[in-house]
Amino acid sequence: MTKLRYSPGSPFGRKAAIAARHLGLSQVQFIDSEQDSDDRIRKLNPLGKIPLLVLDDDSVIFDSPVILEYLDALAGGGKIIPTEQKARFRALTLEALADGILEAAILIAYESRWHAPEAVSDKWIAHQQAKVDAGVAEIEKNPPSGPVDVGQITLVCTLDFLDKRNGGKWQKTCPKLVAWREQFRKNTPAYSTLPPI
Ligand SMILES: N[C@@H](CCC(=O)N[C@@H](CS)C(=O)NCC(=O)O)C(=O)O
Repeated sequence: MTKLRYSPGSPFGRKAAIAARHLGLSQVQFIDSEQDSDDRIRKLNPLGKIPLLVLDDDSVIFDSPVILEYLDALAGGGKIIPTEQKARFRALTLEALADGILEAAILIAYESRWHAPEAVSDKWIAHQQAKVDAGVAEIEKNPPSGPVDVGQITLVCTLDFLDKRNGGKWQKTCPKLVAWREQFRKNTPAYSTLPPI
């Protein structure tokens, strides 16, 4: 059985979980790897990051964009990664942008988690926050539409993380994205039935 090592509290992990659920891949077993006393994650991925996918032959696939591509192929292809060229690269580029926003927001969160208060760099935080703000502002101009794809799945996980760990101020400046997420929630049971991050 294919195993998804993830954590429900990890935005990147949620990406993979939503994709597997949306694609109806019952052969994917979800394993919460938050508490990993054996440090198996680092043995499976030298970067020590989740999510990762462990295949039947014990080979390992990461990171989340690669996992989503694998899951799409497992489901027959062309399901969450469109085959039509323009739609495909629109979805993949949105995924890259939403991933980038998320990475920046995580760096901000890690800044105070990993540094003593006097070592926290406000300049670094402002640098990363500018990426978050510019990223969501760009997506707000033209929110995604059409069938669920990797870009939309990544975007919803990013917005949820911004609510949880970045003060959620995007909601004040991005009314179209607020409406988009609500619509996505209504239309996507694989997301709406998942526990909140
Ligand atoms: N680019 C990776 C990022 C994964 C990532 O940063 N995962 C976080 C949890 S949300 C993690 O495992 N962090 C542990 C660490 O950085 O040591 C992906 O898309 O999968």
